[in-house]
Amino acid sequence: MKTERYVDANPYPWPYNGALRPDNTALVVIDMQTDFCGKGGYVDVMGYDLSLTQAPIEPIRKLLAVMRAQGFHIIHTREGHRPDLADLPANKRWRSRQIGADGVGIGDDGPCGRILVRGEPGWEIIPALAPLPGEVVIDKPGKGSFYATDLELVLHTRGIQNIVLTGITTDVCVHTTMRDANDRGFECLLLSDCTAATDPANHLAALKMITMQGGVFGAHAISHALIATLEAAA
Ligand code: C5J
Repeated sequence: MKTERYVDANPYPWPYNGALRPDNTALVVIDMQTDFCGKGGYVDVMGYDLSLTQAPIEPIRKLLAVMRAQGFHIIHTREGHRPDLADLPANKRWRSRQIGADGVGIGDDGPCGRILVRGEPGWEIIPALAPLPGEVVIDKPGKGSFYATDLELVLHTRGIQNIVLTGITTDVCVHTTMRDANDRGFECLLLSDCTAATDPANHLAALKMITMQGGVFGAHAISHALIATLEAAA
């Protein structure tokens, strides 16, 4: 007999079919890079409040410990461009230079090296959430984690059906990834305390959007709800 397990989530107990297991579920940690939550990174250079994008670090760290111990798939993503910027659209670069100090944008020199360029210090995942050997790291040039990456192939190859989304930012890379995953048939849960936006109102709006139409992209919950379900089963 198969045991069903659900997380207390909004707008429905997640996952829809109760099939929550380490073999079919991945924790995806999106873009927890210095450029998005560290001093001197891209978000800092743009002048946003760093405490907002730093808030999910500790909840993600705790969740990683629980899910690693139970053998769940762990996947990290990094947003970044080739050093020759051949994969950086001109409009993305132009727009990034419209905000922040001295017209500095993606591809330009900042306090943590060239902004959002692969191999630079600012592009690295922060040490507190560093991937362990064997964990998949997806390098993506865009906001969504599926575009121009092999994420979908990795998920299908491993038989993953459920995706738990964490990371930054809720309204941009996390939401784009959730929407794209949902369209591909994955069952998605976004954790509200393990995500953050550069604008708190955008974070709340992104959560609300998920709850429409019976859970239009999936569901959201706080990480304690997921941890409670996992620990009850352990
Ligand atoms: C952004 C992201 N906001 N990781 N990237 O440019 O959300």
